[in-house]
Amino acid sequence: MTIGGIRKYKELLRFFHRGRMAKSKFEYVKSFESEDKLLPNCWIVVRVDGKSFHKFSEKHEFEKPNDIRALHLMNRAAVKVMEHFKDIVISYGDSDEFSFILRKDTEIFNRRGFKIMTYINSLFSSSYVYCWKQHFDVKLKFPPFFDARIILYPTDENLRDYLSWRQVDCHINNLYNTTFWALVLKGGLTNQEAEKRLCGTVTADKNEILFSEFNINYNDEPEIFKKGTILLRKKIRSPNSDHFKKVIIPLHEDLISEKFWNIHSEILTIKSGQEYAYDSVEALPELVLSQLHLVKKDKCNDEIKST
Ligand SMILES: Nc1nc2c(ncn2[C@@H]2O[C@H](COP(=O)(O)OP(=O)(O)OP(=O)(O)O)[C@@H](O)[C@H]2O)c(=O)[nH]1
Ligand SMILES: [Mg+2]
Repeated sequence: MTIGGIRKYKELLRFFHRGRMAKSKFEYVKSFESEDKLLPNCWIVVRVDGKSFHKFSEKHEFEKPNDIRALHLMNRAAVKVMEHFKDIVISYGDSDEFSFILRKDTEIFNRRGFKIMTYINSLFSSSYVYCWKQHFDVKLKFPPFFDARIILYPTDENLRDYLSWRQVDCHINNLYNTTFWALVLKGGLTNQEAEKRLCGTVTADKNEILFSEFNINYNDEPEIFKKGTILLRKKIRSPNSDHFKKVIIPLHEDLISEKFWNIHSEILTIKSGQEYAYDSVEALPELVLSQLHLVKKDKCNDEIKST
């Protein structure tokens, strides 16, 4: 070896030695990380909720009390999450929140809670922004963001009760908001006056105010407002061929009833999605058409095909 070669060899040794030293000196910090593996055999629920959406909705001129564009955007972002994370068996959302339920036997990311929660929250938030233009003409004025939590339910009954709780919450809030905004926007009351008027009222009182003062039958309000959105995996016969395609279907039904769980028994038994029959392509929601690439100018889908 030449003198130059020896020098280079020594330099290389010093470099590796320094590297090893650095590693051994600092590596201990990794031991501060806590183990976050979730209990086995439990349903995993991840719920995301918009941060300060009272302000976000004002600044982006959401219609009151419900803006269908905003609800469709939430559903679209949730579908993106379900398309990526196949172990999500059902999702439920309303207003600025969405719950994702992963099969109880999932081994995704070795059941590491932080990974599961942060990936879902991150994909939901970025999809909300990514798909904004598809649903709103008004420009996004600042970035929306969402909190997330993770909850484990050991029994099917617990899981059903969790989903029932969220749907009851949707109903209570929607009835209140519908009456509140009718009093303000149609009845000319100030926000404070409307709040005072509704203080201490029960469901029947609000239904009565809506009907007798504003000629609104609450039962006739759109199901998506009253029930929220349930997203389920199903297969449908493709409109262009005889093949079945896997899609995520939005439903706006009562999920508290026994009937729902009987019809969609595959959710709890973790079987693959049953067939979803439809009368005509026109009857399919845009959310489904978009998954079949049948929406023209779909700014939110990578693969764009025309009908
Ligand atoms: N006008 C309108 N507002 C909506 C709509 N959907 C959600 N919001 C607003 O978003 C809020 C969601 O409720 P919360 O999550 O409790 O309130 P938040 O302001 O997001 O507060 P944090 O979640 O605690 O950050 C509602 O109270 C409304 O102000 C909509 O379709 N139309
Ligand atoms: Mg919120």
